[in-house]
Amino acid sequence: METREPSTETGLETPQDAATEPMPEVEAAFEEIEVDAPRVGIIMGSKNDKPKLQPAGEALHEAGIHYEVRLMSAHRDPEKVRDYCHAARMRGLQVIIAGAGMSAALPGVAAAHTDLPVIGVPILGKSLGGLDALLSAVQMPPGVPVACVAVDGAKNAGLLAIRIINA
Ligand code: RP5
Repeated sequence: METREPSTETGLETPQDAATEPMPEVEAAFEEIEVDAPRVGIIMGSKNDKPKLQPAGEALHEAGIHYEVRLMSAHRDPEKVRDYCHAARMRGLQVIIAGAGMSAALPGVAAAHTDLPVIGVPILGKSLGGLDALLSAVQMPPGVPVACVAVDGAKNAGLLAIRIINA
């Protein structure tokens, strides 16, 4: 029968003791991960959308809320959008801000793949005054909700995300 020597490092006699031993360094490391983990994901359909989404990031930064920015298009990278949104809650995200121009559908597609709140930012394109993007976000059919801010209204998307997180 196997006998277990007390560990010279910890002085513990059994694995059970080791499991309940306080590990302040490990706990501190986990707290750090928790604090630094992004709570908002800002996604956009094109790199050309980035300047339009910038005010959302600025609002979050001012509120001290960590966020990440990812480029993914509902029609060019549908699998990437699906995988990102499926993993979002597990990764600690609490809100997704999705910006897209034309009728690119990124906010609605994101909302279809997560139960986190999704805030759509319709981006002004070259035609229709942004109405195409506005309708693709705001006119989502019942069952898959997308909150929608004004055309090019990324600042309010950031502020709304803060309110959702603090609710
Ligand atoms: C959408 O199509 C993007 O969100 C962008 O606003 C629009 C046009 O895309 P680009 O031609 O600028 O890449 O997917």
